[in-house]
Amino acid sequence: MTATTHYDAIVVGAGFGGLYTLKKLRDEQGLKVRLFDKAGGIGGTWYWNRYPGALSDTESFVYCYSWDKELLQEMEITTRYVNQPQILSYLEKVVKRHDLLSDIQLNTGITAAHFNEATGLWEVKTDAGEAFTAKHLVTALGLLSATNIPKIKGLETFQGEWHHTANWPENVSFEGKRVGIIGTGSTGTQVITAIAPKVKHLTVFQRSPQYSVPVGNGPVSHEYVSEIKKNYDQIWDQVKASMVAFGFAESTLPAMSVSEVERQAIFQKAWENGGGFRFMFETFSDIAVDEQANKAAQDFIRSKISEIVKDPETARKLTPHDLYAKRPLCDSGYYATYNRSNVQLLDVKANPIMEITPKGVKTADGVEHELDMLIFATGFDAVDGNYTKIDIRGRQGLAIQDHWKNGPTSYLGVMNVNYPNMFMILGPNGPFTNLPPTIESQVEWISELIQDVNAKGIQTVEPTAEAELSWTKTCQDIANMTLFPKADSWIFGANIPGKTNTVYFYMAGLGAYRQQLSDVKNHGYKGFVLQ
Ligand code: FAD
Ligand code: NA7
Repeated sequence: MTATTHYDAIVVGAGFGGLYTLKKLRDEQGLKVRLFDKAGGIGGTWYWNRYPGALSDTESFVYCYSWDKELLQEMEITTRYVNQPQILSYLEKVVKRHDLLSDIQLNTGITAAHFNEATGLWEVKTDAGEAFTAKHLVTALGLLSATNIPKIKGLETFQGEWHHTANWPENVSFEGKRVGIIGTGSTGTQVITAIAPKVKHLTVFQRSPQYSVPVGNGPVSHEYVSEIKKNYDQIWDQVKASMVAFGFAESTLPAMSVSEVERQAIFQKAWENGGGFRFMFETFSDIAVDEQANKAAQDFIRSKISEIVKDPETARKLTPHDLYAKRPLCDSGYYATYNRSNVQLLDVKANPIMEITPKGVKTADGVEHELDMLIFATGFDAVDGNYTKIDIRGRQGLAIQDHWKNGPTSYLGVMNVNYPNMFMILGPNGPFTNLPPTIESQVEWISELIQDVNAKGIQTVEPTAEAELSWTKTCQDIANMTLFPKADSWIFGANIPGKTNTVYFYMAGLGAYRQQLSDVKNHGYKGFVLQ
């Protein structure tokens, strides 16, 4: 049994959220802080997701922190979007500049966190058997981090190599290989497009066809970069007051308020410009809330699929007919990839996967698709997935799994009743946006709260049950005003068999969310008990 070390704050997760929290609490408040991550390096999402084609679909200039103004000016922006190696190297630079590594413990998973009511401290255990205590526990566990590997009979018998995209090893080679991929979400479309030219044969096991628009990536000019750097203050002001926080102004124009010709022209311009969020939110104001507007967007994308894909049967399988109401996708030539002679599309809704065999994947029609490699681009147990893997217990030993038995909840996306001094970054029912600015908003608000609490000698802070209930209801009401709950996706927990299908996000946007945070603070932390 090793001795227990005490910290003022323990932070879990070395992604955008955890790193900034460490910086704030340690450097601005002088707290003794330790950050843990089970990964072998910093970066969170961008450490784990090294699959070919991994790219942020938020534009480079807003997929970064806004708080390090010097770094914003120094940042090398060469392409419109940043890929995985670029984001990882950016975060490594942040860690180096701010000397964060000395307080980060990698290769260390947190297995348990129990709140001790007698001492008012969190007791934290690691997978190496170490024990720590801390007054404050900040969990930045990631909302797209716990991998989803579907339970398909026979996986253990497969004699080829298989990988989940979010646990991607170094140096995977594709040359001469017959590769299969399950999953055609944001990740699947990126991988498919990137590896198709490299593999001998690619079999895509598609359950749901996707609406996707071009990403529009490419090199950016010196003028573009200098314009951004000159205007960064205004850019961040706009982002933080906007809805989706992607660095553009959301449209205020309803789709049916213009003529058919104008509507097509606006869609066409957005298609040429690129960007999934831009296509959904910059074109018209009501694609995500009005069925007629949504159908206009669907029709436009459907017409593009039939123009691009040469084989009519493949085009038919690739064409979605449901609502355009999942996280909007964008790609670097996804549909055109199916014109390649080495790429085969299988519709596994019509012809389901029955089992994985030593040689490949067998579908219901009895065909065994022989493979050297199988890729799972099957997404994540999103939002609460990493929380429920840890033995988190609050007052009276209440397990988080029990607190969330009807689906995960929170007050403001950051705290739960009965879990005093435990703060979540991107917890359930936080904003659905470009995430770095939301992460920053939460980290800054939480740090100020911790500072206030410590300055006033307060022992514990936690929300009331009423505040948590009311926030949950607010999130449900807002989500129900949109079309998103009508589409099956991870945004509502619909991607995992048996997972509670409920509301996981505050869908009123970052500007409104920041307003809520400041109102709560300005009213003496309304909805919280500080004692
Ligand atoms: P993460 O970066 O997920 O970090 C969480 C960390 O917690 C991980 O390193 C994990 O190892 C660690 N952890 C979890 N549990 C434990 C434990 N028990 N013990 C120890 N450590 C633990 N967002 C956008 O806004 N725009 C995009 O374009 C975009 N693209 C994405 C593309 C992909 C492929 C993926 C997967 C996500 C994307 N995201 C995007 C979302 C992305 O996750 C966020 O933008 C952001 O990186 C989240 O940062 P984070 O610090 O909250 O969490
Ligand atoms: P997603 O968007 O959840 O996509 C997962 C894909 O995997 C999707 O096409 C699923 O089909 C498919 N899937 C999942 N389980 C199965 C099984 N059992 N059989 C066949 N197909 C399956 O995850 P991503 O990683 O692409 O993206 C998640 C977010 O991360 C993304 O929005 C970005 O923000 C980054 P389905 O659609 O459920 O029918």
